[in-house]
Amino acid sequence: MHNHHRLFGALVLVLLVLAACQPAVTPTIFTESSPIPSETAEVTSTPTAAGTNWWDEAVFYEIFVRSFKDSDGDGIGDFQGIIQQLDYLNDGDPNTNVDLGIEGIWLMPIHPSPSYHGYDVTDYQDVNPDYGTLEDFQQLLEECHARGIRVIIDFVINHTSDKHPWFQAALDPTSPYHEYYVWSETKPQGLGPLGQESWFKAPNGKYYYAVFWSGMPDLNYNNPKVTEEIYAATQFWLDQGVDGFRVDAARYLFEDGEVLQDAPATIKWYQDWRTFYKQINPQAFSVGEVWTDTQNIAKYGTPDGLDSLFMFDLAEAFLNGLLTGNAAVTLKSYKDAIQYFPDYSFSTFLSNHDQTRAMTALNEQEIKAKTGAFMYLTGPGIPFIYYGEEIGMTGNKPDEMLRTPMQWSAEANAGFSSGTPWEAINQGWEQTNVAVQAVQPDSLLNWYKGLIHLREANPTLRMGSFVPLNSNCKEVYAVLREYEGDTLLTVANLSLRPVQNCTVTLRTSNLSGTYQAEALWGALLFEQISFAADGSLDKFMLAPELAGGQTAVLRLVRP
Ligand SMILES: [Ca+2]
Ligand SMILES: [Ca+2]
Ligand SMILES: [Ca+2]
Repeated sequence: MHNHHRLFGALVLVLLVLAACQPAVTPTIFTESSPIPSETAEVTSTPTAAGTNWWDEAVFYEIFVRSFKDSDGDGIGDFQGIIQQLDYLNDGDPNTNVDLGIEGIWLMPIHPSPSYHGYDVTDYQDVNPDYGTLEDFQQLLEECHARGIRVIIDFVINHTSDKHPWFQAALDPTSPYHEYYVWSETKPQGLGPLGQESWFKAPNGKYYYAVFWSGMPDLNYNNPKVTEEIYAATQFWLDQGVDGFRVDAARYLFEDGEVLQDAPATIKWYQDWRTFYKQINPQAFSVGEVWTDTQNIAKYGTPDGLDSLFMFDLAEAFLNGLLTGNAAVTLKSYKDAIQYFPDYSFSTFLSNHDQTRAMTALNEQEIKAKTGAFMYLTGPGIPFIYYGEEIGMTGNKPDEMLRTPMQWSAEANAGFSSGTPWEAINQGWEQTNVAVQAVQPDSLLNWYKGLIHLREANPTLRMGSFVPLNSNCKEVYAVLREYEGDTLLTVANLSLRPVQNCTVTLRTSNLSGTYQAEALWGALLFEQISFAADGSLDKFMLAPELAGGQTAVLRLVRP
C-alpha cells in the first residue's frame, strides 16, 4: 500500500530560503501613545449555521515536528516524541483539567523533504524518515483519536522540491513530467507577485516558474495530471486516517497571464477539491493559508470552498490592539471577519511559524500575552495556538529562530532531547518551560489551560453572537455574547495601566430589564446591570477601576 524507499535521507540542508513560502510582511507597530481615534464599534451579529462541525468546538495546536519532542536522541523531534507528550495536550479525560484541552493538531509538513522545514516536498505519499515511519505516524493518529484530538497535516501543493522525482524527470522536455511544471523558452520580464525573481534557468536551458524560491518550482495546475496527483495524495492521507489539511500558500495555484495570485481558476480548484474530499470523508476539514486582507480571503470560504481560513488581519489587530492599548483596533478587525464569515468559519491566532512570536511582538510583556490569549480564546472563530506560545516562548526572524525546540523543563536541552538538538534551545529556557509554569498558579501556561477549559465549558464563547460595546475608555474591550438564552459579557483592559470610571454604551440589543452578574472568569465587576426596554445601555459603569490587563467573563442572568 505504501512504499518505504528513502530516496532523500536525513540530510538537513540549512538554507537561507524564504522558508515557509510567504512574503516578509512588516507589521505595523504602534505604541500605547499613538493617537488612534476610537471608532464607534457597534454591531449586532448572530452567527448563521455555526457549531455544526467538530472543528467549531476545537482549539487547535500547531506543531513543528522537528522541534516538539525527540524520542530517540538524534536531536530531531519525531512522531514518537509527540506521542510521549500527548497527555500535555489532552489526557483524554474530560474530568481533568491538568491538560491544555487541545482537540485539534496541525502538523507542519511531515513529508520527505531536503529542507529542515519541509515546505519543499519530494514525496506526497510518505513521511519524512527524520520523523519516523508510516507505522509511527499511524500510531500517532490512533493515540490522538483515542484522546479526542483530530489531526490535520500541512498540504504543500503549490510547488514541490526541485529534488522531487517529478521535477528531475521534467528537466527532459520529452518526459510526460515536463508539463507538471511551468516553463518558458526565454526569461519572462518582471518580478513575481512577491516582488522577487520568480523565473529560474534550469539545466535544460529553459526557465521555470517558482514563486517563492528556485528550490520550490511551482506545479502546473493547467495540466490535469497534476490535479490527479494531488487528489491521489488527498485520498492517501484520508485513508491513513488524517482528519484534514492545512493548505499552504493556497492563493498561488494557478498563473493566468498577469494574474499570479487569487486567480479565479485557483478558487474554483478548491471548490472541486472540497467536493472530492467530502466524498471520501464528509467530516474532513480544510483550513487555508491565504495571506491577504479579510475581504480577499473570503473568496475562498464556505459554503463551497475551504472549510476555514486563517485571519491574518485579525492576528495583526490582536497584537496592535494590545500594543496601542486601543480596543477599537481589534474590534473593527473582528467585525470584518464576522462580516465576511457570518458562520464563524474563520480561524484565529496570534502568530504562526512565519511570524515573530507573539511574546516577542508584545515586547515580552506577559500581561499583554495573557490579554491576547483572552481575546482569541473567548471570541468567535477556531483558535490555533502555535506551539510554545502558551509558555511565552520568544523568537524573531530568521525563520529558524521562530521554530526552536519546545521548552519542556529545566533539564538538559530543556527536556527536548537527550542528544544535541538540531537547533539551539532559545535563551531563557531555564525559566520559561512547561515544568516550571505547570506549578505556578498564575503562569501563562495555566492561563491558557484555564481559558481553553472555559471555552470548552461555555458554547456561548464559541458560537454566541458578537456585540461590541462602546466605552469612554479606549482601552476597554467589552463584548456581549449570546447563545441559546445564555448571555456572557467579556471584558479586558488592553492597557498595562489601570483605567478608571469606564462606562459602556449600547444602542440596541436583545436584552431588556435587570440582570444579575456572575463571574465565570476574573473578578465580579458589578452586581447588576439594567438594559432599557429597547435593549440599549447608556454609560453603564463597568467598575470604578480596571487594573492593567484585567480580564473578566461575566454571565448575565435574570434574578
Ligand atoms: Ca528523533
Ligand atoms: Ca482532561
Ligand atoms: Ca502556482
